[in-house]
Amino acid sequence: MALSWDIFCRVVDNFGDIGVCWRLSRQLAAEQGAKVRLWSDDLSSLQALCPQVDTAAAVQHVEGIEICRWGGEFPAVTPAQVVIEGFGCGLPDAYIGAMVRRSPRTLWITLEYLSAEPWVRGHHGLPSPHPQWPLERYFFFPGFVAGTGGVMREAGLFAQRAAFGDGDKRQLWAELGFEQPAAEATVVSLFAYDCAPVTDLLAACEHGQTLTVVAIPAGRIVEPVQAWLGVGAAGVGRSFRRGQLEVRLVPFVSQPRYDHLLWACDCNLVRGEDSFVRAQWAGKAMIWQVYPQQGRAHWPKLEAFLDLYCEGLPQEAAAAIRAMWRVWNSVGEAPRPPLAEAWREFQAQRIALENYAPVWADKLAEVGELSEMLAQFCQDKLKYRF
Ligand code: TRH
Repeated sequence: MALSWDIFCRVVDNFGDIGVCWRLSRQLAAEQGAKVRLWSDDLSSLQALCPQVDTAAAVQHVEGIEICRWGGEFPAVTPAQVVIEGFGCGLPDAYIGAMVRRSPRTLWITLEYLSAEPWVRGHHGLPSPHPQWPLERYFFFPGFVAGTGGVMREAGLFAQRAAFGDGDKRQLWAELGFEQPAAEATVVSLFAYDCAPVTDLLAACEHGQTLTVVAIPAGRIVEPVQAWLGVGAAGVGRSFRRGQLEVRLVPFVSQPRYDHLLWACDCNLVRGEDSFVRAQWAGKAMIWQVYPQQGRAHWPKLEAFLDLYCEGLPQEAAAAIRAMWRVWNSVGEAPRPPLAEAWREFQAQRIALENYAPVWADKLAEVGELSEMLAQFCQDKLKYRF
């Protein structure tokens, strides 16, 4: 039985919260036959991921999803059968009141952040009784291993990835404003927080043995890159050559198009949560920048994922990926190996890393798909209420 869902999302910063909630909305609607209403407090961020979104509309329908602006006085609505509270964003008091009055009562799911840390499995699916109201509430933890909620993957994604050929790549690059890179170039996409040692990486590429094309989507890191290149406020569509480096300033594209960019590259530098998962599905070499948190709380998250990921890698490739990811995330006390050295070692292991990436993607797919497991979880909890 298809369920009705309300998904609440507050944008703290960046695109991850809305990126995950929008993808989840699309997945539930498209693949679980669900009736989805997405409440977002930042339609501009959503529009960046989905250009059809009208930032001025209080209510609109896109891809079969009802998108409602969340802000100001909350309207009187009948709650859905399931409510997703994205990343502890809280729910409006008026909505909670309506949930309590609803019969049967709405099931409340707290969707948590993705982490590879071992404790996640023990917490996934646990009840989290509301201290004040008689509402059933559960934690739902995405994850990389059996016993967690998995990650999202569209049906047919691997087939689409496999069918993405040379013509598609050419079309993508043309749409981004560029020629397709030469076959011998190493093509890299670079999506990172501005605390990453981006210009060190560019300098390493500049002095590399072969040509590296680095595509940088519009965002905060573009400014320091422009300063490093000494090109003022050069905009999207421009490219710059320095030694063996070619920088391409590409537009920020829709979520599905971003997948294509990842598929068109040899190595993807990604960050946060959703782009990190998409890079895994892309089946290419990748470098992850974990979302930086106070007190270095993000370091264990990086190490936990590396432990899982490196299990299936030959020793030398595992050492190279660990070193590169740690340098990229400034993990460990100084002095660290210089980035150029870590990048060189990482490049030397490219074949092993490229061979392993699709193996990992297949293994991850076996864990199960998040929206499907979430829908099943909720069906089970609601079974005896009708
Ligand atoms: O934007 P992020 O840094 O989001 C982060 C993380 O989710 C983090 O865990 C959270 O605490 C913080 O936000 C608040 O990175 P993330 O998760 O990769 O989200 C980026 C989204 O943007 C993702 O859905 C992919 C999408 N994207 C595009 O659609 N087009 C693009 O061109 C690019 C570069 C990204």
